Amino acid sequence: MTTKKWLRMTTVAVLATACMSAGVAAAEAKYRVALLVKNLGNGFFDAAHQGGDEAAKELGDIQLIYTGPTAPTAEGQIEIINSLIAQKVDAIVISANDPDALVPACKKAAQRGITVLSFDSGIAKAGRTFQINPSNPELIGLKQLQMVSKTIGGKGEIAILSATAQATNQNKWIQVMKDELKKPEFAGLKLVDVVYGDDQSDKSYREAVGLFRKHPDLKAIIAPTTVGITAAAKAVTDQKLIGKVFVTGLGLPSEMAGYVRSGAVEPRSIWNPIDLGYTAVYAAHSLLAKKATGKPDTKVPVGRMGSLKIDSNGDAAMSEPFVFDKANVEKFAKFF
Ligand code: RAM
Repeated sequence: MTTKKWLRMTTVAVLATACMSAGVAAAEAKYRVALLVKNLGNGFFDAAHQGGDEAAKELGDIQLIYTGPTAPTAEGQIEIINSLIAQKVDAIVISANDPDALVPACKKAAQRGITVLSFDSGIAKAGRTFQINPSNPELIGLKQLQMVSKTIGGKGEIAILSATAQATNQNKWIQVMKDELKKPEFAGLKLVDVVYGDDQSDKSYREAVGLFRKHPDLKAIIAPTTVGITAAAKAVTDQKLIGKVFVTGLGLPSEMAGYVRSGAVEPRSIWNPIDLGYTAVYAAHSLLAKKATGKPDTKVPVGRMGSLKIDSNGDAAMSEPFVFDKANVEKFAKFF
């Protein structure tokens, strides 16, 4: 998809949700769909929520329940899943804090007739019908390395500041990075540490400062989390390390704009979280309305995003991550 088309679609999304309510009232709703995120108070999931609201409004027969624990833990999500089962919701669309720990609770939900999908951060196959990835995980991992390699001239010490140690999505991307690092193309890069800020700003900030202290020759931090990259950029700025330690990874343009301008964050990329939330909620509706089975090797209609193709593994990927820079950050920062 071209950036222009993508931006146009995003604009539609923002305008549509700014003036309309989220889906229909509980009494009128045919389906109650819960969007269960890793944690509340994360700008990435706020944007996904906005997209979910848009889908609910467009479909007209969904009541969307946006929920998540305050801290990104599997225990917090299990508690919420049990309460959603008791409320007899029709579908749970979840970004998981752990691939395996949530399986029993999600299986229980499925046994009670609840449709379970995972998006963003997946659950192991046994716990969901299928998983929606924002992009191909291999591509996301590789892109992080290509960005960092370009920035530091292909040579030097790098570290990863991730989300939680159990996060399915970040762990997959980190594994891809480790595999790619063995290739001659990245022979000059030395991964000296992987630390976890738990998608909490203060912990991520402390971990970033810890990396500067522990590795005085550190050239770059890759933070494949919107919370981590913002904290690392702040730490680099506060410690007067701009130009010495580069920060790259996955960031929201709205949270990154100032750091892009100051040069604290060099290349950075993301996908459109509004489109991701919209797609996830729309896909759940397609299953509930029997417009799709969700089985491997089939397609699921997802409204303005077209259709999702589920592969033989039960995974469906959306588009390529998009790189933003000084020239376009302000434009995208208006949307998410
Ligand atoms: C954080 C979360 C989310 C991830 C983004 C990039 O907001 O960890 O799961 O997809 O970063």
